[in-house]
Amino acid sequence: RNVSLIGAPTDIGAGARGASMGPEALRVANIGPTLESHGVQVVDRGNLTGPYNPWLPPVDGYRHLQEVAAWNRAVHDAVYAELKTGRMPILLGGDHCLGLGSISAVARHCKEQGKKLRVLWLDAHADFNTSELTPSGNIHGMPVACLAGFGPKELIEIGGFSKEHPAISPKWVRQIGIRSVDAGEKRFVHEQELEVFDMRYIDEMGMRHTMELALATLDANTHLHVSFDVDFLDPSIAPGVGTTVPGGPTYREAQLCMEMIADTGRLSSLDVMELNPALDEKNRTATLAVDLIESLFGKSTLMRK
Ligand code: DIR
Ligand code: MN
Ligand code: MN
Ligand code: MN
Repeated sequence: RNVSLIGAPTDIGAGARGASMGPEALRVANIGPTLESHGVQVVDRGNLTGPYNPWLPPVDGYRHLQEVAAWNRAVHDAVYAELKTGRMPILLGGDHCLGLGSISAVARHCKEQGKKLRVLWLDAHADFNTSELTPSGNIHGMPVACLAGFGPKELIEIGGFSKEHPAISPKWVRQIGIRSVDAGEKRFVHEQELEVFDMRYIDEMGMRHTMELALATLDANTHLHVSFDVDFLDPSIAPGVGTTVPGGPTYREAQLCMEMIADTGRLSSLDVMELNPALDEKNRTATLAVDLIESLFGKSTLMRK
């Protein structure tokens, strides 16, 4: 497999500063050589550039909307270019508002290639807010809604989509590990019938059963995109993230989640988001993220058939 690493060093959509240092922390944790040790050909495309973070309050329910749009256009173009040449893009975030640029590129690619798209959203949060519903104005809490067409023109039109013809349908998404959903967002998730495997579901049914359902009905024509917000993980193992929420997956649960994704053989693009080295301890969260990504690319203890 041919992988391209794309750094997007910004915290433009976040509520805490520091995710802008995520790409470099993942490189310091050896993401490139680690993937190569699993037979993956890796090219590091370096970092994208975009507006600096002016750190202003929200306007009409959005913080930094124009800057967020500029960063997402850059991400869209870079991810789309890799898919176009048959390479697998790995986006190194950067905050999760950039999932919009990444997944709009993937959706455009799938549409052009006649492929089905499945998005696995690994996160503590549903990221399904709109400007009316958001308690913070931070756009990293809105990318899933924007991709489904609920958002401002500047964001939903990236990749050539529109309100009437959005990048994705909520039906294509499976969310795993969710444990923090805002009051209005909760109603909207329910209305739009987002398929959410929250922590209660994982507690009751186990990660194995959860992933069997989340990965059901993938076929040879499905492009599987994984959007991995590092706050998915329990803060006791992954403190280096701006919006930790207690009660996340353990190390073993997270490993199983990644291994079951790898087993499908369908992984075609990946985002690694919200890593915040300013809040970390000796880069342990980046190191853990790379360990999990290794499993996503087929690391296993024993030979498997
Ligand atoms: C919260 C926090 N739901 C918000 N969101 C996220 O501000 O919209 N934190 N995505 O990572
Ligand atoms: Mn493809
Ligand atoms: Mn997120
Ligand atoms: Mn999150």
